[in-house]
Amino acid sequence: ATDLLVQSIVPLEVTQTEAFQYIQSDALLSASLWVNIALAGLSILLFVYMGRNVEDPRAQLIFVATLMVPLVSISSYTGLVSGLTVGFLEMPAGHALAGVGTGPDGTVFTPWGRYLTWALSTPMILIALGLLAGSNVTKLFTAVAADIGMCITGLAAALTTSSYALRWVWYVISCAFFAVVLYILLAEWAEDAEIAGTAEIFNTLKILTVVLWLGYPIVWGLGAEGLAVIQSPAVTSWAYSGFDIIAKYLFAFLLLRWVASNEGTVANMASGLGSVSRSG
Ligand code: RET
Repeated sequence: ATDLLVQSIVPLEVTQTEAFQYIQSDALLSASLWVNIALAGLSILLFVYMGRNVEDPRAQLIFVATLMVPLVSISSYTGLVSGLTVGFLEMPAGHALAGVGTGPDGTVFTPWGRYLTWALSTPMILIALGLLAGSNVTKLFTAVAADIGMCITGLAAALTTSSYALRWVWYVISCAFFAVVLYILLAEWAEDAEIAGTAEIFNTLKILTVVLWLGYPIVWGLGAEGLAVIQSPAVTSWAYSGFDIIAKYLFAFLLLRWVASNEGTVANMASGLGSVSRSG
């Protein structure tokens, strides 16, 4: 009887070791994380090598911002794979997996570290894109602030367990922030890039970014934490990991390859930020 009482009043606690074992026992899930650790590591080495001769300060700034993307990523995935930044949440009534998730006691596997670290990696992507487009400070600030808002409210959506409706309220708020980011990318920076003379590469990266980033809210909505059309944590995780491979490493590679071979254009472009001064 005491056991039953304790079970009903003490929230479910899953230890880090249990979380680690849950991930390791699902080969598909664990592969979706390890693949990104390996690719992020290789990307870091490659990008440092590619940037070894870059001297213009603005080109260097684009390199540093872009290099942060795989650095944040390797940290993020290490947190996930170790069980440090994942949880098992009891879904509220109304959720398709309430009480019947694949985690202990019917909970749903929640890799919250993913959403948290997006708040660090995605601003780096936007800073690199904004610099490439010749953005002014106002647009850069707006894009980055809205982007952080999107990630943190997305985290709130994933972590809300009191009400099914409120999970979706957070989701809608996150989408509103996302709309601001999309507007700046598609309208403001696209126009700035024309003036800066970087429109060609900017447009390629803009399309890649917009198409892939749209995939994240779709996967969230359909995945185990949303409508649960996709119930498997491993399949959901692979969807994000696959998007990450293109949106981070391929994106960064295309951007840095262009910057390294067009340093003169970057050095002399018309930028709303003015010149990034050279000293010493
Ligand atoms: C969430 C759910 C709530 C609604 C929206 C989302 C958007 C997420 C995006 C993530 C992009 C992540 C990237 C990571 C690479 O490091 C939080 C899924 C709009 C756009 C590019």
